Amino acid sequence: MKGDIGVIGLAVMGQNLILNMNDHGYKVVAHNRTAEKVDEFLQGPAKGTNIVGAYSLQELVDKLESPRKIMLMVRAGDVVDSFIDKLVPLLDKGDIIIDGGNTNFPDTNRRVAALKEKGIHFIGSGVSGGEEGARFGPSIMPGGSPEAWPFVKPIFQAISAKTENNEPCCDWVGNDGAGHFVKMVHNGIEYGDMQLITEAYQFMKDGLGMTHDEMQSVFIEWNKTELNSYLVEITSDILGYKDTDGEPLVEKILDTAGQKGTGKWTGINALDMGIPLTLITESVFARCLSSLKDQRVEAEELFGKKESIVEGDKQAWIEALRQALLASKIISYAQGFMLMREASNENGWDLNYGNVALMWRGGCIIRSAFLSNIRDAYDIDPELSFLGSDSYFKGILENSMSAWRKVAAKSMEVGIPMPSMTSALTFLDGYTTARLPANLLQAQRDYFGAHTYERVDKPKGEFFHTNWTGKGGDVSSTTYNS
Ligand code: NBP
Repeated sequence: MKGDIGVIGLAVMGQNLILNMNDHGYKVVAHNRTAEKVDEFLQGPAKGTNIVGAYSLQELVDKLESPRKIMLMVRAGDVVDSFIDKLVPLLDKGDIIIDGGNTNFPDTNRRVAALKEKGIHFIGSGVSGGEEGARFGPSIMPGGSPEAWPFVKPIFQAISAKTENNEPCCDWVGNDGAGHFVKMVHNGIEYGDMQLITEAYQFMKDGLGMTHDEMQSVFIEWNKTELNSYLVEITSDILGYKDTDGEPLVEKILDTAGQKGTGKWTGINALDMGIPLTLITESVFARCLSSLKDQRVEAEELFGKKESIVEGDKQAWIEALRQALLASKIISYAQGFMLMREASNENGWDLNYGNVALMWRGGCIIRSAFLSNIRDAYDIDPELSFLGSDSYFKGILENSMSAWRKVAAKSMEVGIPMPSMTSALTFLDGYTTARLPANLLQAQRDYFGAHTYERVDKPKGEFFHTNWTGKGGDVSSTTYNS
């Protein structure tokens, strides 16, 4: 009997996905560049299963049922191109290559188009959930050649996480790089969620002087509220974790954050598309700032930074912080969905935002109860342009406003950096302001560069230039927006 699917790449993700597929009754053929890893896998975790090995790409191809489905779980970038180049001459028309790595979506756009010319279908799929997700149910976000989806769908939906209603956290996202785009935004939102939690932690630790056990209890309680999520849950575990000397391990970890690029790509795409994705972008910059450790140590001394003590009723501050965190999180998701909407319009992907929320409901790092409410919001209005306008989320934003402002103002007053919570509030203040000071900005642009402006008392699209000093000419610059 031939294999149902081949997987190339036997690192943590590949091995666990293969074991997951095997659990669901699929016969998987496993291949890896370094052949010893195939043997190690077959004699180790795959021992006693139906998984078979392939020591060359030709052997892999020969062992698969037609149309062949071959999934790459290798390092993103050139490695994927190199495997595609080697596989194509061995495949038949109608065969399917799937890239399950963290690929930047323009690469997927390119690969879908190039392989289409050769009659090979290509799926670029985000896979989230890390090692445990891959093994027991990840969130899977596939996009690319729609013709390939019916062949891959049963396998992917079988191995994916399921919601409490047993719906698979995996569905077709859209053409071209839509799946990898949605995975990229997922990772950007993950950056935002993590940063928001760290800001709450610093406020509690430095501002309120709380112990780690106290903070752990707070996160345990928060996990019983609308903030219920995987990241809040693991934060409570981390805060309670003691090193061998009995002290909290988290305080022994160097405060410089790593990043592998997906948050940065999300920010870059937001800038390219003109979407004010402020919270996620601040989260990326917060990681950049954290990496300037030596400079920060020097600057703290240079500026004689004082302790940032927050006075007042501790319980009231904790509740205010919870509300600020929840409201900020709504803004982060609202901005992320704005970005997906713009990308969907620009690329003709016709994204289903309710389905996206459903795919993130289980298995992935940002899984949370909150995503069910997002799905409901898009079920009510699939064209919702701002998540915060949905009645459920609008109610939370309005109820949290006073607490959110108190926390933001206090953080500024005492010097606790909270870039994501404060930028979220500033975004909402801007978004809910019908007249912003951009009129003055337009006047400045026209003053120094004759960039022209529109008038509130004339139809939109009519442009004016003023000779502000009486010395300039009447020639205006070409009017366009980049
Ligand atoms: P890695 O990203 O560490 O990649 C390891 C695999 O890539 C191995 O099979 C390795 O083969 C192969 N590889 C490399 Br590295 N360089 C190669 C080359 N020049 N030629 C051929 N093969 C090469 O594995 P991973 O952490 O399992 O992740 C796989 C993909 O899934 C990545 O795109 C990752 O971003 C994504 N992802 C990871 C996670 C996670 O939690 N780790 C979560 C979600 C998505 P070798 O054994 O011969 O060196």
